[in-house]
Amino acid sequence: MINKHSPLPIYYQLEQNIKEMIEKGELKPGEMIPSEREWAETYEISRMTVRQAINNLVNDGYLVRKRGKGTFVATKKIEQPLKGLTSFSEDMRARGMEPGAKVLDFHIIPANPSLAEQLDVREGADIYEIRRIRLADQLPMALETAYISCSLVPNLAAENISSSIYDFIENKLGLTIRFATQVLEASVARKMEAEMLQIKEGAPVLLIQRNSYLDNGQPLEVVKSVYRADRYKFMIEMER
Ligand code: 16G
Repeated sequence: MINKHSPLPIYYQLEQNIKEMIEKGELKPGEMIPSEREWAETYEISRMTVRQAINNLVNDGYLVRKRGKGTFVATKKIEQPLKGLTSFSEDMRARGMEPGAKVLDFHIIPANPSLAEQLDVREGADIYEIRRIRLADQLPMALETAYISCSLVPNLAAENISSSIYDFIENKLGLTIRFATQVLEASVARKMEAEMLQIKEGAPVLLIQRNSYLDNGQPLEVVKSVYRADRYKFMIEMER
């Protein structure tokens, strides 16, 4: 399966082979993979080369290393379609997972020029800053920082944000969330983000900014999220 005369580097070929074994189910989530030595012997390649392939697969979230135990096939990433305008709670429930929110920070700040413009409030107006860790079956998936105008959602209380904010806004306040824009960017976890998400500093993450609007066109929220790239991938359907 490894062609030493190929222009493709050997570590890359091994990486592709292991990925294929995972995709075909020959290696299953939670299963321990063979040791570096075993791969090296099977393919008659150096352990350094094996290590490079495995490191890449760990960084990409296909494998996880458990100290003192070995390297295991990771649980499948969550594939989130970027189609309907859904909340985190709805997304997780749709997959049979229990959504959760751990509130890290919740207070009122004056809107800076950028947030004021995006939320269509005057500069310095009161806005909520809400920082939450989003959990799926108790596991941290994303770190979310939301900005919402206080005049639009007066009296937002801590208990309203420890579960679904969309549920509160739509079912308690009777507002209709209509559309959103979303921007995705690649990045790496900063120290604080890594601690909150239980990943290594420098691990890959996806930055997502959602600006959502009510049916009358009024901006509802600006949300900046950091998603674990080892747990999440996004799917877009396209037509032409
Ligand atoms: C999602 C949204 C976020 C929204 C939240 C509400 C993304 C990138 N972000 O996490 O903008 O505030 O859902 O979720 O999808 P909740 O109703 O469960 O609190």
